[in-house]
Amino acid sequence: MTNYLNPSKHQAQLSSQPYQRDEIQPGIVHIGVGAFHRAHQAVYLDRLLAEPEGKQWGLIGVNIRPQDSASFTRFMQQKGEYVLKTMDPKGGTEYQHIRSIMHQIDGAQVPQEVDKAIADASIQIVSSTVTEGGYYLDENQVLLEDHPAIQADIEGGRNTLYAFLYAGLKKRSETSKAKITLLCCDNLRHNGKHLQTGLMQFLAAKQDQALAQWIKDNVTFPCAMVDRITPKPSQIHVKDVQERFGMNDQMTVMGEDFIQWVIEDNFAGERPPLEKVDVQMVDKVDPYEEAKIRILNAGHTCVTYQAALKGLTYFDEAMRDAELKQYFTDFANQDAIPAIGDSIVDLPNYFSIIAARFSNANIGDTVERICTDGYAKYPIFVYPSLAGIYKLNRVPHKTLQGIAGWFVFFQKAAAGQIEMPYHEPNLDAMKAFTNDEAGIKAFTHDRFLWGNLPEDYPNFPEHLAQAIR
Ligand code: CS2
Repeated sequence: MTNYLNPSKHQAQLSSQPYQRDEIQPGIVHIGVGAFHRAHQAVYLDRLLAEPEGKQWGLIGVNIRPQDSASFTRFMQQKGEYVLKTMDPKGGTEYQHIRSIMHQIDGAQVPQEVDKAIADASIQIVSSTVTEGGYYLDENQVLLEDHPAIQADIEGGRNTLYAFLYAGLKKRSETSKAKITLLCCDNLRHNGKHLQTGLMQFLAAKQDQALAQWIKDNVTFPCAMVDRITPKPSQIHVKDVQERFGMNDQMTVMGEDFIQWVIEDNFAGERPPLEKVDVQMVDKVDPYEEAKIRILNAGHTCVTYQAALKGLTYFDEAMRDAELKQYFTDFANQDAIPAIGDSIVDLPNYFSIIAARFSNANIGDTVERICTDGYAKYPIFVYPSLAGIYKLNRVPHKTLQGIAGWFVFFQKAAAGQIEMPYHEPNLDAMKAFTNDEAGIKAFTHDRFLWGNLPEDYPNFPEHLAQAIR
């Protein structure tokens, strides 16, 4: 990709880790090379590859979605290299040339190449970022076997992550037989368990007992917490990189300067010495995961619809709106933090760091991005604070306000009164939530969203209805 028009003028501003690609080997296959992976895990590995003990931890990036083949082809033409631009709240901007995705395979076109890579004994880890929907589990962790993609894969198709893991691990179990770690890097609670549950049900549906047993004996599924706010890639940054460095990079990603990765230290084969590059290796990820999900993600979710109702475009604008800033502080201090209770994470300090990150005006993170997919987010991110405060015999006023904001928002969106598009894959499930008393009742009693809360705390539906009215 190194296509500098005027290197002497610009090169100094573009940093790259001091290693040569011909001195590194691949040790990890990563499935799902989206913007988040490129702005997060690939960056840690890029740093590790520069360490003397890090040379065998290069990445093989794999695409499995036919609809992404065109952009992946472009990525392959760039040999998996790209620029990461990070922007801090004070306006400091850094540009890093990331080269850790040393090989690329378009599994949507050549799936057998992925199998070969996964079977190779020098590969110690298969990691994944395929978004929550990519695991095809319902709220009770049951595999959606009736889903057309899963059905097709049970019959030998190649649509989902499971089909690729199945074929690759089968080959490995029959050839090198080497132990391996499956490392889920999606933003899900207990993400390792999530992947394990889905994969084992997929194997049961395939009726492959032998492989299921091999996996039980030879594969681990550590949980991990991943964090970096990564707005949707934008042509603005592609152009900026092009003009600044004369580089024709179509895969530029941009994120905040903050980055965190906490991994459960439970690896089946060799594990990369990621602690050398500031990854936190821990016995249990739960406290980090809960803090992140309940303060950062739930904070985003509870604030964003209220921000949309105020007509704001960028999330940092919400943090400059006195009411919303106060709201976020109260939500964290009155509901989210007390509901977590004791934690090894310093929660008040963690909250201040998040408040500063949310105020970052330089990344241009949009209210529209954070509003996406509300129906899936509320039960995961927000429900624990709601239930937790009721359990403490208090009324979670701020959480109720954050839920009510969503209800009002989607009514207005449905009535065409909101300019911003609402990306909600679960609109079908929300059909009963009409803008009247019957709709409010359906909403406040929805089992997917609120579980047994309406029965356990009979005042909850009325509290929520009041917050909406
Ligand atoms: C956001 C996340 O959309 C959302 O729900 O809260 O995408 C958030 O930006 C990331 O989890 C940060 O790591």
